[in-house]
Formats: sequence, structure tokens, C-alpha cells
Amino acid sequence: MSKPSVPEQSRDQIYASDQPVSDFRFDAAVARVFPDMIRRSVPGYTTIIPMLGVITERYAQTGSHCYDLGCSLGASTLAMRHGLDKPGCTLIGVDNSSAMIERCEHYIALDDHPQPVHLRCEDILTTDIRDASVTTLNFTLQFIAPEHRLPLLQRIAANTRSGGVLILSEKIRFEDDQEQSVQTELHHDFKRANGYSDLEISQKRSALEQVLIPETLAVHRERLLAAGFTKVVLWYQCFNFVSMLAVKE
Ligand code: GEK
Repeated sequence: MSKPSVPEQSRDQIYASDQPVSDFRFDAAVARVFPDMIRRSVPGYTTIIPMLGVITERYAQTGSHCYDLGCSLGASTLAMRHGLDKPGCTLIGVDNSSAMIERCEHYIALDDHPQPVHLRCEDILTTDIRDASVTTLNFTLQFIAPEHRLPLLQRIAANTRSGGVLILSEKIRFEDDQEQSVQTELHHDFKRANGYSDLEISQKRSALEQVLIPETLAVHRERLLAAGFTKVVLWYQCFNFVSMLAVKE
């Protein structure tokens, strides 16, 4: 499996100055600094990305569709592209932020892997999903309103081939208050160690409060099974960030 080429990154300073904080949006300012923002904010992100390629290599099926739902600038799409070695596969990245998709096109073009990538600026709740073998929701479901999560997962499961998978990475919350507070503090320590100030951490937290809704691991597991997947494996955890593999046998 080859490695995608990664362009230079601009530094995220969006919440560096004291400001009235409004709800977080995936706009042009965020898209510009996104690779730096997600790398310094999400513990484990830089480990998870290449593993999406490894998982794609194992589960992609000849002539099937592979989806990256909420592809942002295509880091996860590119990892999947480099893992795709089965003939006749179609790789599709979907994001409803036009700022993200415009930049994503550029990043995909910089990478010289021969597997074509189809990008759609669409809502993942309505985008066409069919004949899938590997679908990735890498830190995207957390931004979908909770009442739309089960129908989306049901639609993915119903349109996944037998033996196919969904990779679901999420920020989670914990039932136990003490565990919740330890893991949250460790996440903030991770951000501090990556150069974010206390002001940046607290303003970003307020901006995400109504937008990113984390759920417990138990809720995720039960819902994936209710949606039609037959096995759920937690393959990665770093503090309050996890990645699960949901298999449809
Ligand atoms: C990565 N997977 O680099 N329809 C389409 N896209 C959406 C929707 C929706 N309804 N809601 C949110 N998004 C990427 C990172 S980021 C995660 C994914 C983060 C998109 C949104 O525009 C953004 O680009 C992405 O989901 C979430 O591996 O920022 O923590």
C-alpha cells in the first residue's frame, strides 16, 4: 500500500483571540486550517487515518462502492484510496461544506494514485448509497442530529454487501462522571501539549457545545446492531476518542 502525499498546513488560530463565540461551522476559515486543527485537536487522528487504508484493503470487495461520509479535505478518502486494491471499485467522498469539497478536490488532485475519486457536495443524510463494501464515518456522525443517526446507519447497513463494514470514529462520553472528567482533562492536556491556549480550548468547547453531540460507547454499539450490522469491534481508543468497526456478516 502506497502513502498519500500531504501538502503544507496552515496553523489554526481561529479561537486564539477573545471573541463572542457562535456555533461552530465548517466554513472557509475552518477549511483553510483544517488539517492542523484536527491533528492538534483529536487524539489518535494521525494513527486512525492510515489504519483506514489498512481496513479498506481487507474489506473492500471487487466491483463495490466505498464511501467516505463527511470527507472534509479527503485525508480519510486518500487513505481509503491507497488501500483499495480490488478491481472495479468506485470511491466516493461526500461532504455538505462547499469550502471543504473545493479544497478536497485540490488535495485529491495532488495525490497521484490511479484509483478515481468522486466527490459530492451533498448531505450524507440524503446522498445515494448503494452496493457498499467499506463506508467510513470518521468523526462525522457526531455532527448529525441524534434523531437522524439511526435512519442513516440503517440505510448504510441495508446497502452494504455481506462481508462489508462501516468504520465509525467518534468522540464519546462516559456514563461514569469520574471517568468523563478524567478523559476530558486528558483531552485538554493533549490540546495544551499541541500548543492550544486555555482560551482557545474553552472558546472551541463553547462553539461545539450544541453542534457536536457525543454519545456513550454502549449507545453506539446497540444502535449499530439495531441498524443491521452483526458485529461491532472497538479497534482504537485514545482518551474520549474511539474508532469502531461494524461488520455486516
Ligand atoms: C477526516 N472525515 O479528515 N452531510 C455531509 N457532511 C457533513 C454533514 C452532513 N450532514 N455534517 C457534517 N459534515 C474527516 C473529518 S470532520 C470531523 C471529518 C471534525 C461534514 C463537515 O462538513 C466536516 O467536513 C465533516 O463532516 C466532519 O478524516 O471536524 O471533527
